[in-house]
Amino acid sequence: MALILYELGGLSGRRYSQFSWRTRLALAHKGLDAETRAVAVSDKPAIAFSGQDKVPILVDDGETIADSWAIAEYLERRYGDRPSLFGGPVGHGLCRFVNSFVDRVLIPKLVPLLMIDVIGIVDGDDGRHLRTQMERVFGRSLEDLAGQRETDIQGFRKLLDPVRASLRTQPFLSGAQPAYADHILFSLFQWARIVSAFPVLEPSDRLAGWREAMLDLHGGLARSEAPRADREAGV
Ligand SMILES: N[C@@H](CCC(=O)N[C@@H](CS)C(=O)NCC(=O)O)C(=O)O
Repeated sequence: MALILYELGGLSGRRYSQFSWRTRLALAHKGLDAETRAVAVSDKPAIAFSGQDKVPILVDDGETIADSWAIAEYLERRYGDRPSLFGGPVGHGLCRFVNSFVDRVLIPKLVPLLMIDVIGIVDGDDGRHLRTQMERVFGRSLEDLAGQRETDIQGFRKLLDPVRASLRTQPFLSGAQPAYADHILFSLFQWARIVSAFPVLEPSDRLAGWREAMLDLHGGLARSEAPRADREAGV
């Protein structure tokens, strides 16, 4: 078995791609090891072999799968004898909703607030690529998007109320144990933690406790990627 995961690499080897973190955690959940290869976000020739222009890309014994959701479905199918990512067909269906909710509701609310910070952890070519892309999508400069973030973050936090309500009676979004729905949501917090020192959650937030538990999974796999706050403090 030879698994290779292509993901984004920033300055000093930072692995900051949120979608790739979904795959990293899915692989760990399945107990699978993969060789990881970092690519620059502006280096499209490096991933042209996959027939599209985004990471994560998983190569499994010569088979190439792009898109974190497609990869999760592939892993569940191919490695069906290992711990389940979805917990069966019903969980699979519900997890698709979580994927869409995070991609379409949460990401567009948080990413614009922190994207200015990403520019500081990538090289010049990648910084220009990301700035152009984001400013085209949102029609405003990165500086403008981040200008009111101390107040704008409240809107993001409010969107998480249904998650807080779930975590009142169960430790993970998926229930008693974490599974792919948790990986999906956590990937956004992991991205935020790596790219920015801005406090996305209040320390007293129930979600902050869940985030700590997610950081601890699989021997602290996610925690092993240093947070921006620690790097800035020289820790
Ligand atoms: N729907 C895709 C989204 C993948 C995606 O947007 N990946 C980002 C990195 S986190 C990327 O490769 N962006 C390329 C670019 O911005 O040019 C998935 O779930 O994998």
